[in-house]
Amino acid sequence: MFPNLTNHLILPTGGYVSAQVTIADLDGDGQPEIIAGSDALYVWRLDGRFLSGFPVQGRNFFASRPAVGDLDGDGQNEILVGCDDGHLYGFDSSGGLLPGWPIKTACYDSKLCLRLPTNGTKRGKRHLCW
Ligand SMILES: [Ca+2]
Ligand SMILES: [Ca+2]
Repeated sequence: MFPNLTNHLILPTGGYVSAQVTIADLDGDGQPEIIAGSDALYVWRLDGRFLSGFPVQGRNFFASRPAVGDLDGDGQNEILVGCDDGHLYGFDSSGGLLPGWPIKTACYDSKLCLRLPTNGTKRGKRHLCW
């Protein structure tokens, strides 16, 4: 899975990484990327280069484990990641901020449900709860 890795991996960021990283195929090319929140949201290819469009900035440190999934059903993955500015950010696989994001979350451990945008292609309403 990681042909260029030997016995260790060091990928620099501009600050601390306080949450687990996520490994997922963000751009749909069949190869996983490494996704980490820090002073920015970093996405590396397995060869250590950044995925095009990354890193991206929030208004503070990204402090949660990035979640990856196809939120709007268009076949392309998106990333959701919490930020120390009290917002949940949503990015597309090119590092673009999703329309309507970030969404204010108020505090770290609150029970929260969000109605996700449907882009007009899905039936009904989609919710994200944690
Ligand atoms: Ca990929
Ligand atoms: Ca999508």
